Amino acid sequence: DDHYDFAATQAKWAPVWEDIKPFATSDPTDTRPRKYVLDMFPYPSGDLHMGHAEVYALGDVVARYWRQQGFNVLHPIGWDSFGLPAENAAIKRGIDPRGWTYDNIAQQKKSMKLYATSFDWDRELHTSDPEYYKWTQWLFLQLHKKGLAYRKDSWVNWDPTDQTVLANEQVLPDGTSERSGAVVVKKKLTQWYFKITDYADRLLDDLNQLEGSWPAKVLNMQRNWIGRSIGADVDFVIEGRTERVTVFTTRPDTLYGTTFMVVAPDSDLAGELAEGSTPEVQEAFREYLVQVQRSTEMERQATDREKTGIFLGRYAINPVNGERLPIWTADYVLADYGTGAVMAVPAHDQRDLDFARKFNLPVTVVIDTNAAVTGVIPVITQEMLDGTEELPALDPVSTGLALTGEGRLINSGTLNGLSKNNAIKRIIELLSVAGTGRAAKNYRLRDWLISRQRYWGTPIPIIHGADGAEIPVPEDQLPVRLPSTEGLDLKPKGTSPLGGATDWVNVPNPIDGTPARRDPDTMDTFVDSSWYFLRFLNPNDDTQAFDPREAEKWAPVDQYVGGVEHAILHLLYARFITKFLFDEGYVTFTEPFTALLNQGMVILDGAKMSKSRGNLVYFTEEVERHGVDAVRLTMAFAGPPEDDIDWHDVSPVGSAKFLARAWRMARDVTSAPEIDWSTGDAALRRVTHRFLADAPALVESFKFNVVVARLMELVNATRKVIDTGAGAADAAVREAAEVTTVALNLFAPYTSEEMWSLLGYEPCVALVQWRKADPSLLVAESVTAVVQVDGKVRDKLEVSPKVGNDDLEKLARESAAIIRSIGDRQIIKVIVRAPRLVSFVTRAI
Ligand code: ANZ
Repeated sequence: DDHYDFAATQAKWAPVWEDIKPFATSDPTDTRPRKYVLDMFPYPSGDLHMGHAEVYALGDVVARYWRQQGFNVLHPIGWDSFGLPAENAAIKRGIDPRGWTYDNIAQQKKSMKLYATSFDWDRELHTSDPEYYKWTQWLFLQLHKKGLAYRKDSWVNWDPTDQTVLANEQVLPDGTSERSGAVVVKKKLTQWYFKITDYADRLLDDLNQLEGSWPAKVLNMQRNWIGRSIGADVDFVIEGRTERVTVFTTRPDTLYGTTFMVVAPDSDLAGELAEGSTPEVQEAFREYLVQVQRSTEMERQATDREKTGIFLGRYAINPVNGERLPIWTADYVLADYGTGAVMAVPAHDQRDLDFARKFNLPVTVVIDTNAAVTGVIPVITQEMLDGTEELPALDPVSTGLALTGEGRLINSGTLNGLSKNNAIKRIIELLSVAGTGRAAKNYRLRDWLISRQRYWGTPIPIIHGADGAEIPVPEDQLPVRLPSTEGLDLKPKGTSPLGGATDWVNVPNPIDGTPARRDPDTMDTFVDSSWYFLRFLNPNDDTQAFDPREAEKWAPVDQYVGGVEHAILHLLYARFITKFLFDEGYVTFTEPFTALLNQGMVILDGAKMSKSRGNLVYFTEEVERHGVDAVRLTMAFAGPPEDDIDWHDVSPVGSAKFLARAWRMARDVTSAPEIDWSTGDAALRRVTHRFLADAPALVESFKFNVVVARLMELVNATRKVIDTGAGAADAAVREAAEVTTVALNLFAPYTSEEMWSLLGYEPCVALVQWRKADPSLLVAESVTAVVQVDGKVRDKLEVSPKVGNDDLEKLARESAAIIRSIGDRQIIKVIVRAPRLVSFVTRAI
């Protein structure tokens, strides 16, 4: 029977592997070198989907590959099991988020096991287990001890429907919530933050270490997210106010061109300045603030947006020339960037110019871009050079274009004549001496807001004393367990539902026993996943978060595999926590993930799959229809892993056919395992060994699709020898079948195990080592050399690719066809390019 029954094969081998546990990594006597291959762990919302099918198929190629190369490979899996979807589902259906979550985990785990990913299941973890979140709380306390976990009041994005705080990324460009669709508003709340900004320089500079082993795109996204700007802080005296106002500028060289100041409407400063102004200003300011808080940060930064703002009736004094600068408030200045106030230089900054033109504010040019040092005058046509057309006016007020090019300083006192860079140096010196400014760096990166007013997360291990003291829960009292949902109203209302758990929240002050309250907030789930790769090293240790000796052995992660949707936040947070743990002496490395592979998305007909689009392809259905191996193989064969896979364009049916062909090949082998391979068909052996030689580098550069294509060639070549060549008993056929079987284990574990068994071996083929290619079989056997006489091809010779010029010429001279064609003519010149060409030039005697 030629039919390959994938379902029977799956049913046959799954229990065998369950028994043998081929991927366990707990043997302390194992002396193999180690690799840590980690796939981003799933969030258990429902069953696995096609995106999971992709990432776990690709990650498994890498894990299985390193095992075949002689490494002890740690490839663990767990569940990122806290989070909002569980809570929302629970609210909607009146069930317990815990139950919903663990039911989903059971389902996903079943699918994952069927999918035959080579995980070490003994290390499975759930971030929502007290055994895990105890250590997330421990981590919080270590950060708190160092002043890196702190509370502050701040404006947050507020989703009025879900009644919850949103991260900036969860607010869509149109200002609505990605989650609920509601228009997001700003709300002032006291929140917990992690002080990731203390690590901004290191997070940026250490990206250089990852160059080449992380996708360039991700490195760039991280760099932009951190967004380091170099410039100066400049202090301005404000009329009628004692404290000065500091602004951050990247262009202190343009200080003489400052004609007004702008403060962010939602900054404390704006409120204070308005407060000190007339009642009319106060009224206008209040109205403006309401309007501003309806727009998103994205809208506020859009350059094509009509500028809005109001004059606050106050004045600042330019520290270099004593000029009075009107102070305005406008929403293009953001409260939480720099100092929330800018010195406006409309001649040289486009946003300031747009604003100045709208409100008729003065514009002073301080850089003569006509004297361009590097020639940056925008468009100069031939006509302008001929003098038939006028040079463009460099007056920003009439053109509406700020002069952002290079040039010499003018209208700038002692800076006149300097270039931009020299002027920056000089003005920083002058300001420093005067005590009114200094060099400064600024980052786009904000501190990490980690508190959530929700139930289903890691409780924050802090107790608030009646006197307002923040008391860490003593470490020996961890974990602070989540109370049961019994009697709790989980519906979002802006404060944590845990506040309603009276027995839980009211506790004695750990210091003096007086009445106190637990912090009712829970942590952002990104905290849970910021350190999980360390917990896998000893997930059942109840004495410490992780064992530093195990970390020394396994970490950092050699290969991390996951979606580009985590290119910024998750990776940044994990990098931050790793650096913190390094500083605290818990780990000896500063970057958690040495190499990163981002797989693309699985899409359908060019569109992201989603319930609302109705274009979902279901994991279980695909696996049932085509078999696990065909789905996995399809993922690997689809193209470069970082490209999106359009499920419409790939062919699991084709994959299944190939697997059946490979299976029939193994079945047809008739020689015994002991057969001497060196006796087999030489041509097939060369194909096999070429594959053995090429595949490792292809896998290591993630060209999985090429490896699969080469396997297909190998199977075809073998089939040809079986059917029309030396036959099924030939030694080279067995060799090719064995090599195919081992390599196929990277992509199709069930079929591979079945083939291994057909070839007469015991499981597990996953533990069989990759063979080294025989170098003597790698040289091509012959190449064709062309022999010309007076420019015409007169013969073709099959020669060794290593033939030398002299030998090749000799062979050509000995060729009967050549002797005949030269006849009695005289050879006057010979050109030899071994191994491809010999050319004779002749003339009549
Ligand atoms: C004067 C100036 C003159 C500026 C000039 C630029 C060009 P990056 O590179 O993004 O760091 N700025 C500072 N704080 C701001 C805030 N809270 N909201 C909006 N804009 C702010 O940009 C730094 C520049 O952005 C600063 O330098 C400041 O404008 C503006 F010809 O100061 B500059």
